[in-house]
Amino acid sequence: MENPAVTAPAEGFFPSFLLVTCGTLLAALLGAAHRLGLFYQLMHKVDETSVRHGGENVAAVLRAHGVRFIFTLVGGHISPLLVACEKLGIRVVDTRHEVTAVFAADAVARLTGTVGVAAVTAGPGLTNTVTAVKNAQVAQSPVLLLGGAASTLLQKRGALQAIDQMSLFRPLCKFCASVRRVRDIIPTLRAAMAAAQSGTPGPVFVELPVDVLYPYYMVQKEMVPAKLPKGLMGRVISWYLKNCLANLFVGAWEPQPEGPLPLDIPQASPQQVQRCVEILSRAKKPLLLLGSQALLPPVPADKLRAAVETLGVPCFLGGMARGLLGRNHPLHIRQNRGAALKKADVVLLAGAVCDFRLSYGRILSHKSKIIIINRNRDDMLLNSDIFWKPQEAVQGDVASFMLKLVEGLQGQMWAPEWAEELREADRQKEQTFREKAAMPVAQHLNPLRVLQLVEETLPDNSFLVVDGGDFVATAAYLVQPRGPLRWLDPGAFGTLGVGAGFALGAKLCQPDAEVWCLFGDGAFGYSLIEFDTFVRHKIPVMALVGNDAGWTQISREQVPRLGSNVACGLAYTDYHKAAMGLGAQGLLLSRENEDHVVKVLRDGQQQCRDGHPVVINILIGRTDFRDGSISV
Ligand SMILES: Cc1ncc(C[n+]2csc(CCOP(=O)(O)OP(=O)(O)O)c2C)c(N)n1
Ligand SMILES: [Mg+2]
Repeated sequence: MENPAVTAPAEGFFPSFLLVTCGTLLAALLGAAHRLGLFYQLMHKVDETSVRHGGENVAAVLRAHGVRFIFTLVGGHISPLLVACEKLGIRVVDTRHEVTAVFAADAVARLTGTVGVAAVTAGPGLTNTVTAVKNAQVAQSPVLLLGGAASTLLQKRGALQAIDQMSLFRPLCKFCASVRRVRDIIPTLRAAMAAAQSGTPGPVFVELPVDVLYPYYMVQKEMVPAKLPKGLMGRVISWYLKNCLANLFVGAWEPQPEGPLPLDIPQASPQQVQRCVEILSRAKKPLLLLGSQALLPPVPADKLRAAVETLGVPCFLGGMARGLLGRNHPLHIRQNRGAALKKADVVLLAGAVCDFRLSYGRILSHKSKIIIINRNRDDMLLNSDIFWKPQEAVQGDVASFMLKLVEGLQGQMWAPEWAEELREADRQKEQTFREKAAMPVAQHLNPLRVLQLVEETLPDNSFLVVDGGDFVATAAYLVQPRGPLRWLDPGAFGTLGVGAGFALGAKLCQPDAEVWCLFGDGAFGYSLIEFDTFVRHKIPVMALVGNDAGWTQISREQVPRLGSNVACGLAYTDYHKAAMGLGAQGLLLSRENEDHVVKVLRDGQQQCRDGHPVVINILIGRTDFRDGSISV
């Protein structure tokens, strides 16, 4: 007798097994077809006759985002996009080192409030940018780095200069993408541009393999070899390669929106602003510390400046906020920050971060009420509850918050004695600087005296770029930027070598302004070759090299602590002559022309106005001005 209990499951099992197997197979086939782009190819066209190339799509997006300059060091991988940029009127500026290209893009980003763009070739071209990309990340600068790459099919197959570039840049960039089809260039770049400027700004990386940048007929020649293996295998390979080619180019030239996507910028809530208004309205000795983030768009610098003036709270300016109030503004306190912070009852950290610059928060008094505002939550709370505690921590755009705060305070004023007390301390400190500047030094020129004269000579339309150790740190005390966004330093990464790139970006953005670069002689070594770039591109900037024949900021500590000057010594090299060899103008300042410092500076200015890049080699001696300041 048949046992239904045994036969029934067997009858039901096979059909459902078959169903599941067929379903899985179908799903796998559909998935594979999707991956191979077969469905997309049903609906869209490959234009095999077109001579257009993906570089044109790159350039179109850049132009639609208002990009005016692209910095590069050329390589075959990226030639199409450079040529396309040139055709669309985007100025292509080629430097002598990829790191300079990215530093220049960083400067453009900071000065224009948009994205700075650099393009470099695959492999070593990209690895050469790493320091500048990291610097931009630490400085929260929106830079778009475009990198060439081996063709999509040859990646991981031993192609020239092919490395895993994505893994290299993922930790450095807030957005990384590798474009795999020509039609993806435009949306990927739009997303990258938006990511760079949204939230906490920072660098983004888009990898563009050669086959998405070159025209169809050239890629076809490389991708589908004339001779293929015979037989079934040959036919399969041939079909696969032809399909890859079709998928690369299908829909490539269909019109797509190229312009900017909306940005996502965090804003303080009205309740948070109100709580800060209440804290501040009860303050007797409020103090404002403005950091780089305060200068980010969307609020223009002039509007922020007006808000800070209306607020009427004495303030210290750091990073990109330096110069916000111009020269000698009564609210701008420059010296004795630690002492001022100890006395203040309310401290507003607007874009200032409790990292090493504020002694990790230890510089703040436990008695002060601290309000901190920052776009980035981690930065905002850095070292909090260890060395300091915020009364109010507000995640949002700094300048927008400042505007609302000032509105909420409705013209409240503070007793003038507090600001006057701080100004008096400033005057006393600056008197000691003057005394030190008048002291003789054992040999060459007193750097303080030179920098005082720089301060007196510097024109109102100038931009200052600083790159070096002690010489430029001294300048930070003595030389005042003339307006907002007119002081460019590397930021918290403390990178030597930013000078030429920053100067290049600054002068291109502001061709009518004078760009004065203050260099240590050590730091200048990184930038010297870029005087070739300045000459070729007719970019007249002026370098002032504080030449003390050494890496003094390091040797100043290394010698007394460790008893050796090893690796810290340089020579009084003729940097002015080296620059002349590159086609720039060179001037020398030494004891010989001690009484003519201002005249030499003015000669340099004149030569710049005549269109020449200039290097003034300034031989300087030792002072004790920076004794006690540490560099680790
Ligand atoms: C890329 C890089 N390398 C090394 C350092 C370490 N460092 C900081 S200051 C300094 C000395 C700078 O010498 P120079 O530019 O001549 O300025 P000086 O202190 O002599 O005025 C060095 C080597 C650094 N900050 N960045
Ligand atoms: Mg030096």
